[in-house]
Amino acid sequence: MRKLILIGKSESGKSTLIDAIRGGDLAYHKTQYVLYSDDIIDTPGEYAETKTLGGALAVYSYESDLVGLVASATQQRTYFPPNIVGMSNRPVVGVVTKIDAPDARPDMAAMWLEDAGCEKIFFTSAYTGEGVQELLDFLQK
Ligand SMILES: Nc1nc2c(ncn2[C@@H]2O[C@H](COP(=O)(O)OP(=O)(O)OP(=O)(O)O)[C@@H](O)[C@H]2O)c(=O)[nH]1
Ligand SMILES: [Mg+2]
Repeated sequence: MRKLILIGKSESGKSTLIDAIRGGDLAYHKTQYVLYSDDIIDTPGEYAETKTLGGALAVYSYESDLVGLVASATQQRTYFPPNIVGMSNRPVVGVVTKIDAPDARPDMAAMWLEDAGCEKIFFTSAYTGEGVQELLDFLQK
């Protein structure tokens, strides 16, 4: 399995999606530091939101095979600048989360990820499981 790093704002649903990918219970745990493991690297949203911490994400991306930029279908803004994927020397995919939410705008999240430069975008819900297997299959390719 390719090693994935998930990057996105706080509360965008990175850790819950990882729980869903691993097939475990969905439990809320605020990510307080980079959680390094053999399959997926989870990062705190603050690293994507804070200029001085953002460099660490670049360094940890070198430890991964694939970068996942995460935008939830309920968030109000994006922190990903246009064409930011050009900064990465790993392939980058987009992951839209929380597509089950009543006020979800997956189209808006996808537009931000496309603007960031992601060519492939997964639409997921950790709650319903939608899109999770597709992402897992992609990691196992
Ligand atoms: N409706 C809905 N809510 C979700 C989903 N995934 C996560 N959430 C909720 O969103 C909130 C934040 O989820 P986290 O997975 O902790 O978000 P995170 O991106 O890891 O946040 P940080 O650790 O702060 O960077 C929690 O209250 C979750 O229950 C989903 O698929 N659907
Ligand atoms: Mg987290």
